[in-house]
Amino acid sequence: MPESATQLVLHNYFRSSSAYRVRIALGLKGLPYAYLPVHLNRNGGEQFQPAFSARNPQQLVPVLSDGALDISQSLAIIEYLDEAYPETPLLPATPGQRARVRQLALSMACDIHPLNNLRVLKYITGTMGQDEAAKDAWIQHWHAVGLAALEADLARDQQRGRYCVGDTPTMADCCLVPQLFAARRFGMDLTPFPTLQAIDAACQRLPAFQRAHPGCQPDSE
Ligand SMILES: N[C@@H](CCC(=O)N[C@@H](CS)C(=O)NCC(=O)O)C(=O)O
Repeated sequence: MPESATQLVLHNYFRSSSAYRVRIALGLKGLPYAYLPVHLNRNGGEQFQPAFSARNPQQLVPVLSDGALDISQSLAIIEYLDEAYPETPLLPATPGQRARVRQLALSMACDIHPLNNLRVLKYITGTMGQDEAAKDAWIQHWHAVGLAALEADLARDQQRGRYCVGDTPTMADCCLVPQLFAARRFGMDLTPFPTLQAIDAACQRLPAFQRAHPGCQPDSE
């Protein structure tokens, strides 16, 4: 275990998909960390409080603090962890496989998750005056589009193994499991995505994924 690992602090919300990705990565790498809850709804949203905004002007979790360093953006955090704490790599060795892992991770982190983020949903029902049914239709639509593409991509992929890329969990799996957790929470039927479900089930057998689950976090409700 690297000595400096004791300084790691994760500013975190139990249900946040992005924070869930980082918790999985920390668990896979066996890095201990302090868990600092940032409640996204309570107190008007603790992400908007000055102390947190100073760490991340985007006012989004997660933020990982490593000593004096504050890093936001879950994929940047995971890549940082992989470079700073190289034991148990979460990106494969070859450039082609690394690109593949990033491609899959980004397809979720850029093209599915942001459309269903809390502030986007609040804007739809608040500023745009849409009702809950319209919001739910939006969520279902963008999940269906994103997950169908991911299913088609992974189903035909020769590099796929037990996990998204090969038989070792990578940053892509750190994204897939939280994305499917969110999809289930939003009431999606996952039957059309058997490949995604099989990878998810393989991941769920690993303690790092089990310990990172939103239901196991100290601020879980
Ligand atoms: N691209 C960012 C997304 C971060 C993000 O959207 N975090 C959400 C929780 S999953 C959040 O803090 N939302 C607060 C809000 O919408 O006000 C990442 O990967 O870290």
